[in-house]
Amino acid sequence: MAQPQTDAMLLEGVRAICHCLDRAEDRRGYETDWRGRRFGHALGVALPATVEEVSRLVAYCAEHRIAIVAQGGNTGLCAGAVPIRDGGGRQLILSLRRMNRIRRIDPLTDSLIAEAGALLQEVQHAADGAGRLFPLSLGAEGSCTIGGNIATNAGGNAVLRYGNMRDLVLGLEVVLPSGEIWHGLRSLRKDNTGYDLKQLFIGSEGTLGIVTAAALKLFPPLRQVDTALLALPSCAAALNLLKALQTREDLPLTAFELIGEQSVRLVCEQFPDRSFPLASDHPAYVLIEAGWTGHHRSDAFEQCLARVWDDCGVADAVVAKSDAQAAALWFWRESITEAQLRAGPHLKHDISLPIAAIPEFVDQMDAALHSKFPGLRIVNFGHMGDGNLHYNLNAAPGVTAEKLQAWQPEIERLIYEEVAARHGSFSAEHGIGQTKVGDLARYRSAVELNLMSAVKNSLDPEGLFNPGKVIGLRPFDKACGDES
Ligand code: FAD
Ligand code: 2HG
Ligand code: ZN
Repeated sequence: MAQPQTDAMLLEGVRAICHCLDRAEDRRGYETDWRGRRFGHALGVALPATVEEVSRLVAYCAEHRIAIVAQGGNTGLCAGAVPIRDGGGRQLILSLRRMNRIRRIDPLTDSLIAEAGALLQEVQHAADGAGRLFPLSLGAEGSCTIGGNIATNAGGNAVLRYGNMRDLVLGLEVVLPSGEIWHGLRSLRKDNTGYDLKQLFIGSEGTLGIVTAAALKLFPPLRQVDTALLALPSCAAALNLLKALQTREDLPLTAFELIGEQSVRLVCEQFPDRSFPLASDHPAYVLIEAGWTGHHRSDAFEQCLARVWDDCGVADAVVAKSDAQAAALWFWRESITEAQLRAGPHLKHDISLPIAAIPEFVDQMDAALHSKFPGLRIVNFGHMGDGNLHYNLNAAPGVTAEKLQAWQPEIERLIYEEVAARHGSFSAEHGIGQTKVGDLARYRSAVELNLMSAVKNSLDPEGLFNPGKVIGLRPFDKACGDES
């Protein structure tokens, strides 16, 4: 009979394949999620440097029934990249951070091949250096990885023009739960040879395969980017403005980001050395960006804004005159997540709705929450151009973390039921991870859940890839509980 293996013996085997961290102090950062709310013990942190090492590691773990938790930059907001605390058995974190090469840039086919551990920002710079654009853009771009962006189908600030990560991937290299390598790094624009397998892995959050490299789409560079922050009387006015701008053929809109009044106030409080460029008591603000690839009149952006100004009830605006001024305007949008973290107890709701339903949803939900839960701050912001709101909440002074936690199930139910009634989604761009497993089971149909379970069971019958994430420990049980 085979002797049971101790952790130390198993780690020896891992070390024979690749570099591995196993001291508690080295593991801790990898074991704790970005929001500091979930911690799960890992056997170690394996850091393979090649796809062959990943393949050998996966085969070794399959043989010894060690679960694998893929991790990129660990910036995910649903705790998908850290081990689960209970029920996951032995879990090894597989960090892709050493696999960070740009393998090839091909401006002629407008494509680039990057390894999964390359930072998003490194890929953006590599494309820029070749005179092209890689358009995915999000607040965590200096620390999230291409593999993580693919595994979560990341969205971000330029989806309006370029789509989600799913739209930016041409091919993938993936290590399957069997240890086999799928060499799917094709850069073709047309390829109808059977099922589009890459799409199966995009957004699968490490539960179906380990992405080790990707062929990505590049775009013409932007000759000029114009940025403005506008103050508006309401969310409905923001919707009118979006529609007015989108019907103008002379305005190549790349971003349309909503910033609610309380979001601005929170950033003002948490970053007191920064001064907001407009009066901070308008009900809504939008940050607009237009990117020009060709020639255009230098005043085209301001002309466009002037034409829609009165009809849309714009109250005030500031237009950036330099890259530094544009970055200063983006600060007010990109610092909200950090401000929420600094301010203390908070809840996140990464929802999407049909765009036309947003103003009514916001008015109705604001009123319902204020009347039922006095002391909540509604920190609403997000990618309004895509119908994606981060309808987040912070506890006002006097509302303890315990109180917010006690309120949480009812708050969540209120918001998600209303979102469902309006045919929206409770997870627009951050995924499911371990915090939204129960929500997936509640809000997706039996047909959808069965299909997802069938895919999972056929690719990973032993359930060793990222246990407890997306579909739970046993498909769609609710053992992990929910948490926003
Ligand atoms: P991780 O957090 O390491 O992993 C995320 C998930 O992917 C986990 O389930 C993990 O197991 C899996 N995974 C990671 N790498 C691989 C791989 N190579 N193969 C298989 N599975 C893998 N998200 C948005 O969509 N839009 C935003 O605008 C946005 N803004 C953000 C702003 C801030 C300040 C922060 C902190 C986060 C933001 N996010 C946003 C969330 C996060 O940055 C994205 O989800 C990002 O794509 C995660 O990348 P990562 O490398 O950090 O992945
Ligand atoms: C963003 O758009 C991110 O800034 C983070 O998706 C959202 O903090 C959040 O909830
Ligand atoms: Zn977002």
